[in-house]
Amino acid sequence: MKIALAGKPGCGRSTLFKALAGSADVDTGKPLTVQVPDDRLDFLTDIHMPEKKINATVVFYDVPSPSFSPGNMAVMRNAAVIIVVIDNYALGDLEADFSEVESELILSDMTITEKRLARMRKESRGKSREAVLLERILAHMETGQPLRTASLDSNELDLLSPYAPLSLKPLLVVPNRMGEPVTPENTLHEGVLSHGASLLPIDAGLELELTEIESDDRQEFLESLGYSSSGLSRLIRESYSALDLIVFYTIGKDEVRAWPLRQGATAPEAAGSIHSDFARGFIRAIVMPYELYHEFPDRTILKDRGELRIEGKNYVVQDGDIIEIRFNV
Ligand SMILES: Nc1nc2c(ncn2[C@@H]2O[C@H](COP(=O)(O)OP(=O)(O)OP(=O)(O)O)[C@@H](O)[C@H]2O)c(=O)[nH]1
Ligand SMILES: [Mg+2]
Repeated sequence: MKIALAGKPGCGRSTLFKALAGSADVDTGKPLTVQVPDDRLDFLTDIHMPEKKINATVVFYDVPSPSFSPGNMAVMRNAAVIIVVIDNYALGDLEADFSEVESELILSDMTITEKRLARMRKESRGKSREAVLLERILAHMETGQPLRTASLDSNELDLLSPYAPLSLKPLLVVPNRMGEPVTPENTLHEGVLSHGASLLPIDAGLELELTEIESDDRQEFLESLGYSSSGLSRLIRESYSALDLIVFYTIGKDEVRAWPLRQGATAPEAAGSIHSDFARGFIRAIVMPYELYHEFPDRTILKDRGELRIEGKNYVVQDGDIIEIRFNV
């Protein structure tokens, strides 16, 4: 899952990228794989003491300056989520900065939509379902709104997916505080929410410094500054949740693992993400909801209580399900 870090020159993108990497020496030109913090996985690991614990991961890209040049926009088009860092150093006009960034995304989508429409008209396909949709979204974007707020149904989303519209992707706005604890974020907040985006202020410089402190001392240091937790793990969690994925778990002696899965996916699809044979020869899934397992972390007890669920191929996997696959190939 790719996440693009974009923003105006000098906004602190690379500082944030280095903080995510936990090292100031990381090559910001390369993709960075980061583990998604997961309390449920930590609990399962404590119970089972496996040889390996495998978190879900996300991959960050530092989109170089200027982020909004056509070439660099391509990196964003390939990403599932866009994070825009806003330079809050001078406590400047956050709202204006946000609008500027948002306009870049919308304009880029408008250009693509107009080109495509012109072509369809020339080929006398101007009345097709796709053309009608393109006209509708164009009118929406002309009001200055991103496609995030266009309320598109799943058929319409399918029609648009070949274009990978930038203003449709989940957007996380990160004002980089740069050591300024008090910022006028309220006005920004309204603007960001009305555009269907979310807001997460972070102090990139502080986060980078924190990675140099022993993890045992980190919490104390944070509290001495009046913060309750590192913004970095919140940032990773938020970007992951913007992906609209659920997580299911497998547990065993060798490994305890978190598996990302599309919302609404069925048990055989979950099985297939583990191994294609599991999907092909899928017979059934044995399912323990996490909450129940958290209360009674013992398969035998759950079995005796009649709480081991046996699910077939139409079962829609739920977030937190602990799953064993029975298959035959
Ligand atoms: N004190 C402080 N300085 C910061 C912070 N974030 C960034 N800086 C400084 O601001 C400058 C630009 O930061 P970068 O992270 O390189 O910004 P960038 O967005 O990657 O910039 P370009 O890639 O050059 O467009 C650097 O000198 C950083 O040290 C911060 O949170 N606190
Ligand atoms: Mg940079």
